[in-house]
Amino acid sequence: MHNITLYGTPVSGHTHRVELLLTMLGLAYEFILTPSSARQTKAFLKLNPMAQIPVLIDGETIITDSNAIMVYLVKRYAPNSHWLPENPQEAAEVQQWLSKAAGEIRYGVASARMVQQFNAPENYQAALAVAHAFLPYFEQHLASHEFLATGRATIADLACFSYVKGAPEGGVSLATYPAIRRWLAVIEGLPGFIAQPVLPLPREEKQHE
Ligand SMILES: N[C@@H](CCC(=O)N[C@@H](CS)C(=O)NCC(=O)O)C(=O)O
Repeated sequence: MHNITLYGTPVSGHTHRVELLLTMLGLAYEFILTPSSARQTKAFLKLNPMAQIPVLIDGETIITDSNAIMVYLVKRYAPNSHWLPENPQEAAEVQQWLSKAAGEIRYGVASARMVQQFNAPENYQAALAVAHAFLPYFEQHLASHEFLATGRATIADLACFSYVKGAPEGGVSLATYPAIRRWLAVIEGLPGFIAQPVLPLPREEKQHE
């Protein structure tokens, strides 16, 4: 029997990737809504001194960082599954995309969305530059791969999904990236998929291709 609690918000892509894995693994969990005001409380800082969501609690175990949480959930509840292969080369492929989720995706499309939707104090032009350098590479990879790391869905796909899906909400159009849009639809078709709330698009002229 498990007792899983997830701290996050529905609009956070970092939280959404964890929710995707929880629902795809069929794991029940309690969701604690944790807006920015609730992240500076003593109680929350005890869970994550970095004051960031998501945080996952499973019984006595506290895990921070969305990608680390996904590694934990697979190792704990779906070991040796397609979500995180044991094969050294495949595991390295998964890790490569987890790094891109925390790098180019976080500081590209995710940053642009944070600025446009939440007035995050980040540099919008720098975010656009990262996004536009990365998306053609992502498109090229997905033009010849159904999933990012192996022949099946892995946590790499879930880690990259939410902020790439939300790119238009940051003013970054996906219109010229058919392989990316095909891959998004494949992930949306996986059993257990749940969508994030849709945010209003910035004005049309702000959509940068
Ligand atoms: N590397 C972390 C990043 C998490 C993150 O940046 N969370 C955002 C919300 S989406 C947050 O809590 N930001 C508040 C802050 O950084 O102070 C992860 O993957 O979980």
